Amino acid sequence: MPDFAIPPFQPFAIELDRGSLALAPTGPLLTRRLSDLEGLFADPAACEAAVEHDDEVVYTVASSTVPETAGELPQSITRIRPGRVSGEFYFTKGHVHPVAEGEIYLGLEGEGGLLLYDGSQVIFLPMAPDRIGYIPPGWAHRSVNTGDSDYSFLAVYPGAAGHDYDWVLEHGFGARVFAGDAGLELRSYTDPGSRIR
Ligand code: PAN
Ligand code: ZN
Repeated sequence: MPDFAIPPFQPFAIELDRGSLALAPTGPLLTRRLSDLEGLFADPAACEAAVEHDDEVVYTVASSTVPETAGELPQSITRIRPGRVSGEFYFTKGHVHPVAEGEIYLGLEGEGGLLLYDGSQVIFLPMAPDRIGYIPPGWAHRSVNTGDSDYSFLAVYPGAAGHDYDWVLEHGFGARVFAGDAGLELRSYTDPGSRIR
C-alpha cells in the first residue's frame, strides 16, 4: 500500500447523463448571472442594462463530490447559455491556477471556445463535442459560448491548483470574442474596436 499523507478518498464511479449532463452523485452547483460578470464585458453600460432587465443566468458549474484537495482530481461540468452583450459572446469569468498545474476540458454539447492567455500570447481553441482542450500550467483560461444553444464541457483539474480571479482583473485576457457579420471575430481586449483576426 502507498503511504498516503491523507486518508484516501474511496474509489467510486460517476454517472454522466448524456441528455441532461447531470452527474450522479453530484456535488455543489454554482450559478453565475450577468451581475456576477459586471465590469468584465467590453460594454459595461449594456451589461448593466441587461442586469436591470432580467439578470440572466450566464453559466452554471456542477461539481462532482471529489474534494479540491492535494492529490485529488476534481471534475465539473460547465454549461454556458447562448447570448451576447453588445455582440460579445457570453463567457466564464476566467482564472489562472495559482499553483501552476494543467487542466483538461472535454466538449459535451454545443459550440464554444477556450481563450488562453499567458500574459502576452493569446490563443483561441475552438471547442465542440468530443474535442479535448488542453490548458498548460500557467495559462489563464476563459470559456466562450460561440453558438446559439448551450455550450457545455467537462473539466478535470488538480485539487490543489486553486482559482485566482484577480489576475484576470489586473491583466485582462488579451482578446475578446465577438459575433461579426461574417462569423466569429477576435478583438483586442482593451480596444474592442480593433480586430485581431
Ligand atoms: C472550470 C471553470 C468553470 C467556470 O471548471 O472553473 O468553467 O469558469 P470560472 O471558474 O472562470 O468562472 C475550470 O477551469 N476549473 O479549473
Ligand atoms: Zn481552471
